Amino acid sequence: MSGLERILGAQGMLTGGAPGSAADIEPYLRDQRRLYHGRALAIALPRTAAQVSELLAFCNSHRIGVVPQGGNTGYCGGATPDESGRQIVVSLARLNRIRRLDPLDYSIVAEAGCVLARIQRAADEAQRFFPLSLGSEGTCQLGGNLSTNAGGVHVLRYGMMRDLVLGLEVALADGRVLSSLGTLRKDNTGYDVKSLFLGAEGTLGIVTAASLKLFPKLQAFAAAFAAVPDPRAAVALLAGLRETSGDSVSSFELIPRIAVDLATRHIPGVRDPLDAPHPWYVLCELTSPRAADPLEELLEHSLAAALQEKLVLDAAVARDERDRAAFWKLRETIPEAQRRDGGSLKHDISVPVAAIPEFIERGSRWIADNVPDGRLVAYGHVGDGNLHFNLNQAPGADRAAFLAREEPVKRAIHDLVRDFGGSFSAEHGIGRLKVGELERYASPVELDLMRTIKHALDPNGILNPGKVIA
Ligand code: FAD
Ligand code: 2HG
Ligand code: ZN
Repeated sequence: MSGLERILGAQGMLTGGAPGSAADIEPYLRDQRRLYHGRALAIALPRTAAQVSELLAFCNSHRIGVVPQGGNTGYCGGATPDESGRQIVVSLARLNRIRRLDPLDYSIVAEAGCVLARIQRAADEAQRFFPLSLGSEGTCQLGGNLSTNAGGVHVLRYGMMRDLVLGLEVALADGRVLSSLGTLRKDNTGYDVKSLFLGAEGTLGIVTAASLKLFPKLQAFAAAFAAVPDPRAAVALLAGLRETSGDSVSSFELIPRIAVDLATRHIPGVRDPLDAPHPWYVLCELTSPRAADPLEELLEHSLAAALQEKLVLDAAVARDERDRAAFWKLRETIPEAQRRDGGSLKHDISVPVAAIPEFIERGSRWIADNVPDGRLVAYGHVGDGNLHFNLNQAPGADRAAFLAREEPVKRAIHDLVRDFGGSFSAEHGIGRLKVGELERYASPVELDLMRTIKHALDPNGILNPGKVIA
């Protein structure tokens, strides 16, 4: 440990050893869903990329496992140490400078520990827009976003985190640094090695900084909370809206009635925007960098036409920023409402967008027939074909008995996903939770390539052991 202290300084690590200090390290030892609770030799809090690189060289030569941690908002336990007490958690929280922002180049270079909302704000202040947006944006960090290849509510228009990256700085297992923070839009010089680290969940290196794409600041917005008869109508509405709006749809989220009930019941200040209940809803938003774009008019016309066609049953269009924020609050607090309601089983799945209705039909039928103590709460980024196909325990059900159904329910849903050519983890990654699922559903060739890459970059297996690939 004295070697670590030499690298990080006495203030640069926590061990929980001093009287009264155990509570300081506790938040680093568990994941936000409370699925795992580990132990650690120490929590390292580096301030510079050089310290991260030295730390890795040290841990590599002493064969000490290292668990990178950002905002610790991940869904799969990837940032939590195991129970051995022999791993070091590396929190990137103090490595949090914005190194450069160039409005002319439409780019920003930021360190891994920058909280996502701060990057969004910095872009906004420079009349630019950084599109990654998630419910956890006030806490999650750039390094975590890169390492999970985060999705969120703007993927439909701007892509996943991977699509927003121009360059990376990464400390490798042996302490060498891949420094590729350029902002080139075109660079076809050999393998795109930086892309290996995107979505690698800390198993191939520790990301210390990234250069990112910016976009023109959005100036016009129109949001609607629209009731639709079923998911088929939602998908048809999206297809039409993309045409009639000149492809200015930037979010399109599907919400079932049960999620509105949960959010209005459990989250103070959340209200149903419509007068009467309906089976399904979409929250859709058009945006444009041109202030004069008549988006509200466009949205109203499109919704009126959709009402005629019975694709829409009723709709509320946001009249001001408060309405818009209220629609988004309803959507973004569904996970928290689910949590407050009781036990839930979560499945972060994707299928082709056009297959969403049939997937929901078949999946709900299976749940109705096989999980009498569960209720389907299927919501999410339908514009990306990504649903949070979650179940909550039914009112009055026994929590433990319901949660004990995890394995068979997961198997049925993930097998169905496979039948649709979909993914069992659309945006939340693998972490520790889904290592077995990856082994089951990835092809032998994919697994072999993943293991080859892991071994080449981390021959001693010190980087986030037990995560992603067994
Ligand atoms: P952490 O949880 O700290 O870490 C995640 C993984 O990345 C771990 O494996 C960790 O070891 C690794 N890691 C972290 N930093 C580094 C680094 N610098 N170098 C290498 N590896 C690193 N996710 C979505 O995709 N879309 C959503 O819409 C979404 N909504 C959410 C809403 C809520 C309310 C919550 C709580 C979570 C949501 N998430 C969502 C999940 C989560 O916020 C994202 O996965 C996010 O990208 C994780 O960032 P983090 O900084 O918290 O990472
Ligand atoms: C969201 O889209 C998040 O709100 C969380 O990805 C989903 O809790 C979940 O299942
Ligand atoms: Zn999501």
